[in-house]
Amino acid sequence: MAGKTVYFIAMFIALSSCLSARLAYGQITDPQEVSALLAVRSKLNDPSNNLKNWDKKKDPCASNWTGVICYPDLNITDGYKHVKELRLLKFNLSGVLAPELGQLVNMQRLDFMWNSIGGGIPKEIGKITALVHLLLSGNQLSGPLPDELGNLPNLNKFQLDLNQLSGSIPKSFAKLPKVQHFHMNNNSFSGQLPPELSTLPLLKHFLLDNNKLSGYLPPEFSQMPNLTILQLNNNNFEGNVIPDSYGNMSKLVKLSLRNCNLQGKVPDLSGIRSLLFLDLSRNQLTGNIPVNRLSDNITTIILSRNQLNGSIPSNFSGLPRLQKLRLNNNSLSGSVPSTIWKNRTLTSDETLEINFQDNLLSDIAGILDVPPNVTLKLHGNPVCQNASQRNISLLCGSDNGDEDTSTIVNKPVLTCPSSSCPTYYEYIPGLPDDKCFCAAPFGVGLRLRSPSISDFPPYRDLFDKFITGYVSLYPYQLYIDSLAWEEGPRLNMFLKFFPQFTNDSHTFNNSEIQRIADIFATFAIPRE
Ligand SMILES: *[C@@H]1O[C@H](CO)[C@@H](O)[C@H](O)[C@H]1NC(C)=O
Ligand SMILES: *[C@@H]1O[C@H](CO)[C@@H](O)[C@H](O)[C@H]1NC(C)=O
Ligand SMILES: *[C@@H]1O[C@H](CO)[C@@H](O)[C@H](O)[C@H]1NC(C)=O
Ligand SMILES: *[C@@H]1O[C@H](CO)[C@@H](O)[C@H](O)[C@H]1NC(C)=O
Ligand SMILES: *[C@@H]1O[C@H](CO)[C@@H](O)[C@H](O)[C@H]1NC(C)=O
Ligand SMILES: *[C@@H]1O[C@H](CO)[C@@H](O)[C@H](O)[C@H]1NC(C)=O
Ligand SMILES: *[C@@H]1O[C@H](CO)[C@@H](O)[C@H](O)[C@H]1NC(C)=O
Ligand SMILES: *[C@@H]1O[C@H](CO)[C@@H](O)[C@H](O)[C@H]1NC(C)=O
Ligand SMILES: *[C@@H]1O[C@H](CO)[C@@H](O)[C@H](O)[C@H]1NC(C)=O
Ligand SMILES: *[C@@H]1O[C@H](CO)[C@@H](O)[C@H](O)[C@H]1NC(C)=O
Ligand SMILES: *[C@@H]1O[C@H](CO)[C@@H](O)[C@H](O)[C@H]1NC(C)=O
Ligand SMILES: CC(=O)N[C@H]1CO[C@H](CO)[C@@H](O)[C@@H]1O
Repeated sequence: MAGKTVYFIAMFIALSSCLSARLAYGQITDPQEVSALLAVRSKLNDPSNNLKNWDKKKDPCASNWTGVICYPDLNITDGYKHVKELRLLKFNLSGVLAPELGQLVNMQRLDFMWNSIGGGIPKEIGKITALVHLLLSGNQLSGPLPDELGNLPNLNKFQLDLNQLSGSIPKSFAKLPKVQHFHMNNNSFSGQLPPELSTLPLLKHFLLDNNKLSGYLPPEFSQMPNLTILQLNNNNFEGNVIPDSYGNMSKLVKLSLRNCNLQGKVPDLSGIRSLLFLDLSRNQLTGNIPVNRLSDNITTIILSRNQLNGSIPSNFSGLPRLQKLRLNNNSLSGSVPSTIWKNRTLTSDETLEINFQDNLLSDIAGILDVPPNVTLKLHGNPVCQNASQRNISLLCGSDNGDEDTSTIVNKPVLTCPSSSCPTYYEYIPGLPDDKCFCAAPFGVGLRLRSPSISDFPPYRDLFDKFITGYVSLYPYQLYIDSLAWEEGPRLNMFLKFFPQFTNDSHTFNNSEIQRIADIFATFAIPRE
């Protein structure tokens, strides 16, 4: 009996010492971070089993847990490895975010985008002082934003769009000295926008469209020196005005205040030389349209469905990049200035849409010859009764109005014989016509939340050069496989990258794929 006990004890000691030796040998991740990761895991449901290698018995940094990216070296201060990034996007995860996330204090990027995570945002995330990217877009998060998130001194990208978050935007967010991207559209945020946010020194993109904000638009926002996109459409600013000071936003590229219940006048925005996209439609704006000339590079002017009166400014003519001018459903009178399309030279891939429907326009200045790639809509104006104006009826048909529905942009025609490559291989579309070379592409989905154009083809070459420049590939290695405009407007694309054309390789090697994937996953691509 005694002998048996000794035997058991001896075996237990032997086993446990063996176990602890193994743990000590394999354990290189900070133990507190290991237990934090396990706590995070315990609050998640993982039906697709993406996290199956998050094994308690193995060290996260040493054994390469999926989505856990550690600093490469042991920390000289404490001798451990620390978690640098959680990259868990599109893993079909549900459940909630554990407060223990706050213990991953060295983490720079927290990415749970495009899952089905519910519950609230734990206030403990405010303790991750190293955090640069907080990316929670496309989940089912709800509840208010914790004030503590304003304590993140390094936060650059703050993305919470497409959730069900509610409550007001905390004033404490004015203390985020490095934030550049504030993407919070498509939630249920309410209340007044804090004027204090105007002190954010680096803010570039402010996207809070599709929320329930109310109150007034803070005039102080014009003091944000680096603001390029202000997008607040589909909120209810309760009959307040667009501050005149917004004409002072010297770097603004896009201003979208559609359907915001705004009153008063259209401010003079002619001083904003960078402006490309202006949408103030579906408000109750009154008075005349400012006569001064908008930015030379402007592509889109949408002032439809307001109560604007007076005449159409002649300064809408001669804008060399104009793609869309919509002034429909106002009370504009006088004549239609034909110089708007006469003075616009269109190249073969450019189009111009002019919608003046449902106004009080009485005639057309100049002769009426509308080139094929210009669409002019005049239905619902007195000018349509003017029989003496030749061919006017062609422009007066009643039609679809001004709803933008999803549109798919046509692809360039490919000349290689169809489907002659093995499965997973395709002809490299960007090669010259006589070269039909099969290669395995690598695909990347890209969603532009706030493009500043209305029509893509004229910008295709610029985009190709821009993207391939950043990914360090040749332009022929990129093919835009699909491109669709969606409500917003937002632009959804699927890009295919092809390996470099050499006669002996038809595939990327793994490190190339990893390199390209990293560039997209870490937003190393600026999106202006
Ligand atoms: C995601 O999870 C749900 C169950 O929560 C399952 O029905 C579905 O098939 C999963 N989707 C993928 C792509 O794994
Ligand atoms: C980590 O795991 C992933 C997939 O599970 C693999 O592609 C990668 O090569 C591994 N990295 C290391 C350093 O073992
Ligand atoms: C290294 O460890 C020290 C002490 O734990 C910590 O303050 C520091 O942030 C760590 N550095 C990195 C890069 O993890
Ligand atoms: C955002 O909200 C608007 C208005 O509710 C909706 O039309 C749009 O589809 C939403 N966007 C996405 C990507 O769900
Ligand atoms: C625009 O800025 C100028 C110079 O900073 C200032 O004098 C002017 O008052 C501002 N206008 C408005 C309407 O805020
Ligand atoms: C207009 O666009 C051109 C070419 O893209 C650029 O060089 C120029 O600086 C832009 N002008 C302004 C005022 O932004
Ligand atoms: C067009 O704009 C310029 C500069 O913004 C302004 O000086 C000019 O008076 C405007 N022309 C008309 C006809 O209003
Ligand atoms: C335009 O509407 C305003 C009121 O919003 C009115 O005071 C003004 O007289 C109108 N102007 C014209 C030309 O109809
Ligand atoms: C239109 O172009 C003509 C000649 O190119 C020029 O004389 C005229 O001033 C332009 N008009 C406007 C409004 O830009
Ligand atoms: C635009 O104006 C026409 C004519 O007044 C009206 O029938 C139509 O309903 C208006 N459309 C919208 C969306 O307000
Ligand atoms: C009109 O646009 C089409 C493509 O949308 C293009 O093929 C055609 O050359 C253009 N025509 C003119 C006259 O610019
Ligand atoms: C990141 C960035 O664009 N910073 C700029 C913000 O605005 C100031 C003042 O105009 C510039 O000096 C910064 O370079």
